[in-house]
Amino acid sequence: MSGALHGSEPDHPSREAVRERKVVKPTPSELMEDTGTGLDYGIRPDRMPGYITPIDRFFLRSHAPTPHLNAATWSLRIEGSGVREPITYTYADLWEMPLVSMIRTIECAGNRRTLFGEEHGHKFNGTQWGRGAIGTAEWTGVRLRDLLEPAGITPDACDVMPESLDEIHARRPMPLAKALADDTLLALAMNGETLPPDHGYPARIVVSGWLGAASIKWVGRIEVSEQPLHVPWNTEDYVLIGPDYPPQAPSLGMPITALPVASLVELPWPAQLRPVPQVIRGRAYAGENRVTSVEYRIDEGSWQEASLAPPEISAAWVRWQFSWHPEPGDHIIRVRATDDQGQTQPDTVPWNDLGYLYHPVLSHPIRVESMP
Ligand SMILES: Nc1nc2c(c(=O)[nH]1)N[C@H]1C(S)=C(S)[C@@H](COP(=O)(O)O)O[C@H]1N2
Ligand SMILES: [Mo]
Repeated sequence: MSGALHGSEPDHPSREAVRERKVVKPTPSELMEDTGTGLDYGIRPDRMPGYITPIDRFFLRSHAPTPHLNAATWSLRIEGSGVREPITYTYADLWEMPLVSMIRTIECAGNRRTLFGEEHGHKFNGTQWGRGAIGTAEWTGVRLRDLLEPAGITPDACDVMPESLDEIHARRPMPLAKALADDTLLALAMNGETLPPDHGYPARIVVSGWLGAASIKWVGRIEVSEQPLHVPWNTEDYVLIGPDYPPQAPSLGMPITALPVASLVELPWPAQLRPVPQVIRGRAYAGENRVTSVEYRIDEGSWQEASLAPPEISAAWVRWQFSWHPEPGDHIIRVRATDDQGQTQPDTVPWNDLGYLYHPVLSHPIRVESMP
């Protein structure tokens, strides 16, 4: 870690600008898709440079406006029935601790919800995501384990629940084993910069491979509990509810944890291409798993292997590409990713009432002009 990172404050725009907008960073339409809430912006799939997603276009998903927290007075409290000695860390304390950096993808469970709706002729409630509620960053911070262990985790502790300092006090529990994993982090920095206000400054949780909602931003308190914890985000929201998902009381369905394998073509939907040789690129992501192969199919042709570009790591997306010389006319590109657990994107997924985890093989519509 460079010393320059330590303690530097993110830039804040003028007070007037903050009052008008609910988020801090600019969200120009050249880089981001506005879902209309004023809080939630997806990355444009055709504006993905490099492997790491730059902060200027990393998707934003916030249930309430970005809070303006002061790191100098901020603290993090670890408490609950599952610890012997509650403990409080200041921002300065965290920077004195062993720091780790890891590349991890965060994806919202509602990514592709509008495509799910199109399949069923239905408009789901919730953020109207296209394909852009996903991004990959290098997160730097302290392992959650290193913060919890000094508080003395009791033998009966089972759940760990970060809680935020924004208006909604967002909370989402995870099992103790996930909280203690090597790659569960309290992040202080993103892509080598102090965590930006919208992404959780001064500190956010990163729960590798899980639904984005578990990666609580603006965290101020972590409860460790000897009782299983039930809150709205694991009983009624971020839960698969529908005929294929029996309720797990008190949850109305099946709480979402690790995300399934899915893929993305880095083209607009629908796409307009020229009839010239070109490279089609994209990404595939498999939650906690590692993407091991990506196949593609043009129209009714056979499935073929796309080539993967390193890095190919678990809990982060993998880039893929193939060459294509399209004929003029209308085409469909289908992409099917497989992970190291042998899971492949299905042709269809069962319905769930809130439109989460839509991850089937998609039929990407392409129109190719007749003139080069
Ligand atoms: N405090 C807080 N944390 C939060 C949220 C929120 O609204 N408030 N949204 C969650 C959801 S649903 C997602 S998908 C991710 C999005 O992270 P990002 O905005 O940094 O991309 O943050 C999660 N953490
Ligand atoms: Mo989300």
